[in-house]
Amino acid sequence: MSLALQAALKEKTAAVETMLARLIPEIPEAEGRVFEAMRYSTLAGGKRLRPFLVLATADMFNVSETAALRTASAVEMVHCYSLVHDDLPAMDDDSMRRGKPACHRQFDEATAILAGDALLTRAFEVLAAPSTHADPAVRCTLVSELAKAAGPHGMVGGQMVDLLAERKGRDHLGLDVSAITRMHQMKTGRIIGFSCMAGAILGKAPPQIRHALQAYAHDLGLAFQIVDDLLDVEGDPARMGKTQGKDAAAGKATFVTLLGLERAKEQARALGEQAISHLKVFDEEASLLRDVVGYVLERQS
Ligand code: GRG
Repeated sequence: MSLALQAALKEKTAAVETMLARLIPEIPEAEGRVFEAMRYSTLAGGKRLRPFLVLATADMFNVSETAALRTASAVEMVHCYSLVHDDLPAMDDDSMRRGKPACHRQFDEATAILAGDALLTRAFEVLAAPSTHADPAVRCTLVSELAKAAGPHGMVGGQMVDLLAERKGRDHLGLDVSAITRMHQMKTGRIIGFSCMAGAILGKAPPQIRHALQAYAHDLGLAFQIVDDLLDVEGDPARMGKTQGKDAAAGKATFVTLLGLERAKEQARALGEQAISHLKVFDEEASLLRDVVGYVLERQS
């Protein structure tokens, strides 16, 4: 990882964690337990890739620090909600997340469901507040784009396809490469896409700039997912902080089962190069985004 990226990741992660802690306070009232579970699931650990992408692109368009941090926190809240719900027994049934007991293990299932619901709704409350941006049209675009990325055409839809594929996988009727690409584009790609676009929305960047970022995010998101599948097979369990080998055990089709290890690695590298090529409309201001590609390809967790 480049030194510039290392320093920026450290600084931006700390800033977003401070903002998240402010946006999700500890409260003494009876409902304080749901705030506690929200804080538990958002404040410790995680690579903070999505908020980093929001902050790095916001820097390219001279967006105010408060606007960028609030938007980055909203995206991380949606991401953390998805992890909390994904770990539930009715979904992926995982007991560990980010090296700690999953939310429903630390608290209980009902609290984890509520904490996920509350993270999702709080994210939109944060985006809709005037302190996120003075222009209501910008706030409305943020809300609408994040809703589309997280909802049934995006992450939730992708999760549905994934769950159905898992059932079919048991009967050896899993997805092929194009269906799995579409599923991941919905399940993880759309939120990564929003993260790369949010800074441009906040900074009112012109459409061709947004398109370049969208194309970059598309390839980055897919490379991220292929690496995720590779880590599920080859990763170091001590560094992963979650259960490994579940996809294989469930008989699920992954990029690795469909392409094999070597072709999956090649594909991730090619997507990384393609992602960088979409940034040619930018100069130095996109250097962190270029560095992120290497980080995503080389990540160990
Ligand atoms: C429950 C609606 C709903 C959706 C769940 C995103 C998701 C959909 C499930 C997560 C399960 C999973 C392992 C997906 C594969 C890629 C992915 C999103 C990994 C987790 O993201 P990272 O690696 O996690 O960025 P950290 O902890 O670093 O933030």
